Amino acid sequence: MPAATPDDRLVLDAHKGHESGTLTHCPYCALQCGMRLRRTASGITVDGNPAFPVSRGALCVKGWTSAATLTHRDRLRTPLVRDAGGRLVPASWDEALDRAASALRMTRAAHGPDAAGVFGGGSLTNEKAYLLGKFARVALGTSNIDYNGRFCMSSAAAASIKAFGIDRGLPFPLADIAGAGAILLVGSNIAETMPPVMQYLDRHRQGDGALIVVDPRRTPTAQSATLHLKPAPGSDIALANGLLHVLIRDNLIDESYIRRRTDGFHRLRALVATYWPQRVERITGVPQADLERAARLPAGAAGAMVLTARGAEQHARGVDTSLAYINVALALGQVGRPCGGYGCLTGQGNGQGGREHGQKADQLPGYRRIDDEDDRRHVAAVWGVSPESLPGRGRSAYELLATIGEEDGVRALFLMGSNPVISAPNAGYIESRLRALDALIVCDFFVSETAAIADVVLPSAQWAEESGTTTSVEGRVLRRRAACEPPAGVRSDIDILCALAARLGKREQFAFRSPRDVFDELRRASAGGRADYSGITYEKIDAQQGVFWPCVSETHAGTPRLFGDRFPTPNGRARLHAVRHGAPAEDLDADFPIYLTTGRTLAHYQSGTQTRRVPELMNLAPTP
Ligand SMILES: Nc1nc2c(c(=O)[nH]1)N[C@H]1C(S)=C(S)[C@@H](COP(=O)(O)OP(=O)(O)OC[C@H]3O[C@@H](n4cnc5c(=O)[nH]c(N)nc54)[C@H](O)[C@@H]3O)O[C@H]1N2
Ligand SMILES: Nc1nc2c(c(=O)[nH]1)N[C@H]1C(S)=C(S)[C@@H](COP(=O)(O)OP(=O)(O)OC[C@H]3O[C@@H](n4cnc5c(=O)[nH]c(N)nc54)[C@H](O)[C@@H]3O)O[C@H]1N2
Ligand code: SF4
Ligand SMILES: [Mo]
Repeated sequence: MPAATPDDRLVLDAHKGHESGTLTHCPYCALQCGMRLRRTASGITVDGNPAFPVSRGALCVKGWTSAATLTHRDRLRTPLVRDAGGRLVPASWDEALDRAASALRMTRAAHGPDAAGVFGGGSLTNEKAYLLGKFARVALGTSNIDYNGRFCMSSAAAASIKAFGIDRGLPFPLADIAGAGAILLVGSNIAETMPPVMQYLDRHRQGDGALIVVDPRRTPTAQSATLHLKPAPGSDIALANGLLHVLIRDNLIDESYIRRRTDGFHRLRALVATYWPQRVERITGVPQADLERAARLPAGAAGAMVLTARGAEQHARGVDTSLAYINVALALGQVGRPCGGYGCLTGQGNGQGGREHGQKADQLPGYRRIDDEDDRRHVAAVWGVSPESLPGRGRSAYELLATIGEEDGVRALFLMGSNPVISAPNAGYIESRLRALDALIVCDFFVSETAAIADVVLPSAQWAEESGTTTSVEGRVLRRRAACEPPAGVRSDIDILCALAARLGKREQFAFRSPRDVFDELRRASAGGRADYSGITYEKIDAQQGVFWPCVSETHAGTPRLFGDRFPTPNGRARLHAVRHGAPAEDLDADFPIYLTTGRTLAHYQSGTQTRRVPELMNLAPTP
């Protein structure tokens, strides 16, 4: 299959020759900054794309230097298989694919379909994430597929579904930030994790907007804030409940909105009555006067926004923490208003789309549920299989990996787009589980720490070498376009999945000629689901600079803002949740005397497989 067809390239100013280039998006984070790639004698050059309305030409240092990974000398250019002596050695594609397919087939024959597992990631395009889910259910028949987003923003996704009935990280366009009167930014260091967003925060401040940052560390983001609250790590629930206590006490909530649009306020009010400021100060360390000031800033504002990121979400009680902040946005009457509301700042390049189209253990494409009869029927019909043949719900990421080697655990794992030897919680233990597999098959561009312990490594094409779609932090579906061919010996992930499925006897269900073919099937599979992509076409994405889902027909423009007049819950109302503060799951003791918290560095991305190979980035930050 060719990695890119001519219509996947958008050539600008063709008559000027030197001006021509390919418009695409960054390989790294969920901001998906717009880029223009040009081929030169020395390789690909990267420019920001000023016409892309979100990043408006800006890129961070990772984006500027991203082309370095394409031609890097460590780049895998041939499959590798483990030989009898235990070494990874080069192999032909046929040999490597045969090895992978036979390992998966033998595991299934000996131990049942659930013994073959699949692990994906939020960096995969929608097309790949969708196909990976179909591969698990149709080619392998396993219930055990999950992905690295569980280690990322999953708790906020679960909280959004509980409160609003749907999970789209930002239910409004990012540009709303500039128009908000006040922003409560919780556990996010956006100045380093999505630097081009700072232009919106700068405009917000120029318009007299107030920025309240909640972070135990004095980060560059916190330094730019109107008010910085520094709670002890893990004390956010008490802080959010304390804010709500002051809002209610001082009559700063929107009672009419609460009555018309929410359920659960009475229980919540009774609970937060016990979070008086002195008590909150004792738990969080945030001075009472700061808490009261923080409550007054959004209360006076026309639009008030509450945004959370990993500092709030990555806790044993991350769902409750997200719910506590959602309560604040709802009580202020802001959810569904322009320039206000609640949002979760998703992290990975396709962290949003990657959680919608079936690479989760409990999910089918379009954010459908695998345990819902109607959902199963719909997707089975699109796939041309019987609903009964679809497996049920499998194990979620950590459980899937941690039970490897147990009686009913996974014994052969196919992994695409993650590096869990570095990034999984309890990583040392997870590495020992991966080593206990009968077979580990990894698709990557480089020999990541996880690929290094695999039995078969398949070299994949990179972002600039293939086309497809991603769904950004704001729920906007975008196109990645190929600017060059992959190196000889490298194949696209879609090609790899189709070749393996054919070897597993499912050639017919995996007869895709291009990413566009896959996307068209994804559209049909998602039609009528929560994340409905049925009306999104590649042409519409080009014409509109992206399309916000849901987009339910070809004549529908998409949905930049959700929740305007109702919530997609059974009664149309949002739900408030009374959540209490509790002690951390593991507290300090003599053996573990210090807190370690999350915190990324500007120059590096995730487990570092890509950015730790870029010389400029290594110069900026040589060690973690
Ligand atoms: N440079 C860079 N950018 C990235 C990435 C990268 O690896 N590098 N990865 C992308 C991905 S996948 C993600 S998920 C995002 C993450 O983006 P962010 O969530 O912005 O990044 P983090 O640095 O993980 O965490 C944010 C902040 O949470 C604070 N924090 C720690 N504990 C607590 C707590 O208990 N309460 C509160 N309120 N705050 C706390 C930390 O001090 C830290 O400053 O970044 C994306 N962008
Ligand atoms: N200690 C610690 N652990 C963490 C975090 C933390 O802050 N600290 N953050 C957590 C968070 S928020 C996240 S999102 C996870 C991320 O953790 P990981 O899942 O490990 O994320 P990456 O490092 O991006 O790994 C992706 C791997 O797949 C490869 N890859 C990228 N794109 C593709 C593709 O399109 N196809 C194929 N075949 N391969 C691809 C990359 O080269 C890389 O080796 O880590 C989590 N774990
Ligand atoms: S902010 Fe994110 S999307 Fe933009 S250039 Fe940097 S890594 Fe790429
Ligand atoms: Mo993440």
